[in-house]
Amino acid sequence: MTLEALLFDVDGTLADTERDGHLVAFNMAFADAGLDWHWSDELYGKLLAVTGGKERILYYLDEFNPDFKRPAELETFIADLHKAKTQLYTDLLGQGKIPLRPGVERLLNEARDAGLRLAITTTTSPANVEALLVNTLGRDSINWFECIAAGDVVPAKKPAPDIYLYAMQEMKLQPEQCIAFEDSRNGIVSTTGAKLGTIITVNGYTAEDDFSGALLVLDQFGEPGQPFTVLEGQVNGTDYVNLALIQKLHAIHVARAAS
Ligand code: XBP
Ligand code: MG
Repeated sequence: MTLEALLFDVDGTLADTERDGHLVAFNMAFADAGLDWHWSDELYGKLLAVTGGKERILYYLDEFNPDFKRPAELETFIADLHKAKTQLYTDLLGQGKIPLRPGVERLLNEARDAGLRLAITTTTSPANVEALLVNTLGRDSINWFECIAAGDVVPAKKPAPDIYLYAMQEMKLQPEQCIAFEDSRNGIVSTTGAKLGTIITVNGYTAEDDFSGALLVLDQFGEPGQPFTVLEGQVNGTDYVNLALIQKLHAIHVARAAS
């Protein structure tokens, strides 16, 4: 099986969107709605246990704000709040405040030059993916991805494997033809459930997560002259993620899958 495609998570993997983007936008939406809720950075770290903004708001109410007097139409209330949050989040991205993580743009370009197929596989809303791509790589970059699998397109969000299964089905790919990129425990549970080989780049919220089953765990993709730190796995002298390294890891995944 040759490597055909790279599948990218967005939040935490392509950019550090959680602390500087999603968290800020959630709190702004709460204030705009006249709610006295405020999610601290520490609380948000706990809320990230649940993926998806709407699901996360419900988890917050269930676990951290049980005394809140819920409106009769709770689902609509949460959907409206989340819609406002998406608008605020895309506005933040429009201000150019959230850059891509080191090595992301270089790796995407290397993959495109080599003719690899690309997909986005994320829990976040499609509007948020578009805003990040447009504001970091330019409008044309949306077309670099053959499939943008995002948000509510599947009913079960990560850690369910569904978003990865959906993207592979759309692209008519088998897991052994792909490598996935993730940053979190929920992400690797999702990719592993879809039988994908996975490269992890951690961030502040996920550095302590359990990444059992990952092909490699790094602090970042790295760049020439800006080496990554290896947290788990073997890189044989390479110090930034390039296609040669991904091909070697892919071969290991195919061998593991066959055994
Ligand atoms: C990302 C998420 C998202 C964002 C919020 O998880 O959990 O829910 O925090 O996005 P992953 P929305 O990186 O594992 O895909 O508010 O648009 O749902
Ligand atoms: Mg993520």
